[in-house]
Amino acid sequence: MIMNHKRLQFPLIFIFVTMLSCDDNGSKKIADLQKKGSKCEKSCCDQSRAEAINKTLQNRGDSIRSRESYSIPVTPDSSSNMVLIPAGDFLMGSKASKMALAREFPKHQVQVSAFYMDIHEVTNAQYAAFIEATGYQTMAERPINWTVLKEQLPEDTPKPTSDLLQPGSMVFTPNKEVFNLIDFSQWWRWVQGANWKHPFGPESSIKGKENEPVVHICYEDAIAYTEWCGKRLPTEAEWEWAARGGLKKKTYPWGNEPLDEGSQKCNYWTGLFPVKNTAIDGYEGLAPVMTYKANGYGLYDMAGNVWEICSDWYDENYYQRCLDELIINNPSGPDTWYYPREPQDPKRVVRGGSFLCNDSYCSSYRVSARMPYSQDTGMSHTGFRCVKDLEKTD
Ligand SMILES: [Ca+2]
Ligand SMILES: [Ca+2]
Repeated sequence: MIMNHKRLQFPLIFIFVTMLSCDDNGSKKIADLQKKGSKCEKSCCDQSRAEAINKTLQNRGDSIRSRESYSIPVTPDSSSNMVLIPAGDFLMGSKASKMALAREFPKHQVQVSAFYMDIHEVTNAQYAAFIEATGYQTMAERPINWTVLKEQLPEDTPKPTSDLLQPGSMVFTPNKEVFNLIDFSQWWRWVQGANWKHPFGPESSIKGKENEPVVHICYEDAIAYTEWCGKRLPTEAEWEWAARGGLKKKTYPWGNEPLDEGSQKCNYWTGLFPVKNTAIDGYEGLAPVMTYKANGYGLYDMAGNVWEICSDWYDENYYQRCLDELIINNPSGPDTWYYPREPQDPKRVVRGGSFLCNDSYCSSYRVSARMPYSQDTGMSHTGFRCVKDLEKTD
């Protein structure tokens, strides 16, 4: 539930600009767009803080400090929560299909060495243990560094007033007044005071949500956690290989059965995105980890619940390079990011989709789905899990 927090509203010019940013017909009604299967490469799920702040320079926002004092019970991280993912080779990516996006092409051969992987997304309780042990402060809890932010904004953007540079994060906000599936500011809002411990804003808390995945985590926050517990983030190739769970040429971690057939398979958006959520999978928002059946490797929530940050930079053309240059053995991504839509905003890869994904939009719970993610932006549907190398023996 959205608590009593202050929101920064997006001006009309932002709606205008974003409507022009994709080829979809923004004037169609949501249901028509769902039938058509909207395929905007700039998906519903990637909304950088730089973009949000840039579009709210004309608005005023008060400095908000967290007032919630709830202290979460801590659960030390344990490698017993990991499983061995065997070495192997597979065809990474997707061929052209109804759901696949161009960034998943072309399929290319990949070999992956064996590694250990967390069986579930990192939880609030696990992240709390890290915070308690280290005193680490996440990106969403720090004032925004203007020197960094201005590099991500159009040249000559004036420095915002200090109230706009207060700590915050991107919060998914259900909205029944949605005019198209292109303007994501209709359901994403920059909320001051939102962070991992206050996921909807300063008045909200994670009390009773200890087993839900931690969110509002940016790349740097995830790296800090992995270094603390002696693990690392998975590469995109490792993540996809693990998500496939030993199956070959399948669409989902469980095979090819559609989500709306058989038993509930994962936490996704059931209903009409983003205006009606039927929650027939049991959850309108986040689900506790391990709620649904594991895949063949014993991994939970490789589809849905929260997007999972990978270590790779995002480059739309990387798969083609892998194919052309025979980059096969444990590919770890390009040297830097490449994303023409927001060239100045560093992007990492995220995988697996979230509780917001729906077949009508990005269908990102498919094992080959991938998305660019602004590496310094926290969001209410993005978390991570860790991997660990096997100990080397002489
Ligand atoms: Ca759901
Ligand atoms: Ca997930």
